[in-house]
Amino acid sequence: MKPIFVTRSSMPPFEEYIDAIRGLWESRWLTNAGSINEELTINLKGYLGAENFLLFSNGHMALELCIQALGLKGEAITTPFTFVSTTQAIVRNGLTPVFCDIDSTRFTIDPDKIEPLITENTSSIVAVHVYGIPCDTDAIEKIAAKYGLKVIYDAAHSFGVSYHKKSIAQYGDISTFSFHATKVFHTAEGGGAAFKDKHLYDRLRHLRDFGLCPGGLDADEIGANAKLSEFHSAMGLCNLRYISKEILKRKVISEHYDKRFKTFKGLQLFPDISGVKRNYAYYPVVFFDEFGKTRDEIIESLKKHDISARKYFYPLTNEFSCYKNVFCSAETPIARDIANRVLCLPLYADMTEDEIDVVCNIILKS
Ligand code: T4K
Repeated sequence: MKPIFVTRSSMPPFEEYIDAIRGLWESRWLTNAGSINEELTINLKGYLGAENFLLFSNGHMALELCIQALGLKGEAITTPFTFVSTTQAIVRNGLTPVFCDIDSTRFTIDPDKIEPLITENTSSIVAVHVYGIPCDTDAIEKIAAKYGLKVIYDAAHSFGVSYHKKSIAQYGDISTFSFHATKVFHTAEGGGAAFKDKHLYDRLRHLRDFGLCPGGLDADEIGANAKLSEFHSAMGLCNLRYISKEILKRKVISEHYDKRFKTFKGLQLFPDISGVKRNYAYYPVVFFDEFGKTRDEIIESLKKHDISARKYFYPLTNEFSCYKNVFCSAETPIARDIANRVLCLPLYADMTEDEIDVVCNIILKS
């Protein structure tokens, strides 16, 4: 049996990609907002129903530069149950992350716990639609309006998700996406930001290009290099043509897993939240004591068969050693408990039924 990885990048037909990049040998315009980049920007803006949209070199830089563009200061209320990028983007902007516990069903920031964390220094809420599960956007945005806070959603996992018939990209002030190779839609490396305020457009383009002024002789902002190349953009153009098929294939696999697991006690599967159109980005399972085996025992059994499931997201970001003695995960006990129990099972578009059954059999019988 071949190794089974937690995910596997989907690829467009080879010839289609070659066709998309062929013109680059003539134009020699390989990056710095070239024509393929512009075309992908328009296509993604349409697909996501975004008022404004820009591409970035990766999801992390999209988030980091969006926080910078909003000029946020002070404290950002956020979740520790996420990939380290979310917290790093906050801290690298000089903001203090204030960790809020998560809801035990959605695994996203618990709105009931936000208000007690608000101080006169709070400027924003940086929430994550983890695994593509929408946050309780109504509740979050009500609180934000009451206190005049900006809302940024790290929507890295949420490409193609809609909530209450509205694209996930239309919530909050800004939503940022990852187009990394491991994502439902990818550009190999890449990211994007959807945002409501059109004034951010020029500012983000500027920050994405070193903060350089026209002519390149001055920089009036401390920017970064976060542009997406034409090769990456071409991968996106091709992959976007297949996004519905990609999501459908993942749905079939997820439903096969559901069928195998749903009668077993002690397993918490993907939440059934009304109004959510899913993208099937991840297949997280939470293993409770009643199941009889711990998450870590299951990882070991899978490993023996060359299957790599991943502990997304353990440890919590407030436990990372770069924040040693700064934050305390005891303040977010639900997040800590879920992080100790959750496992993301292999999921990718061309996963076979046999492969799913091998994974399930090991988990259920080991
Ligand atoms: N916010 C959140 C909430 C995020 O989850 C992320 C990224 C970000 C922000 C930042 O977005 P980016 O700056 O990354 O665009 C992966 C990804 O690198 C990362 O994008 C992702 N989240 C995170 C959750 O997972 P690893 O370290 O687990 O990936 P890796 O290299 O171990 O790959 C996992 C499996 O995927 C491999 O075993 C095989 C498969 N794979 C991997 C690569 C790199 C492929 O099939 N093709 C590939 O090219 O981090």
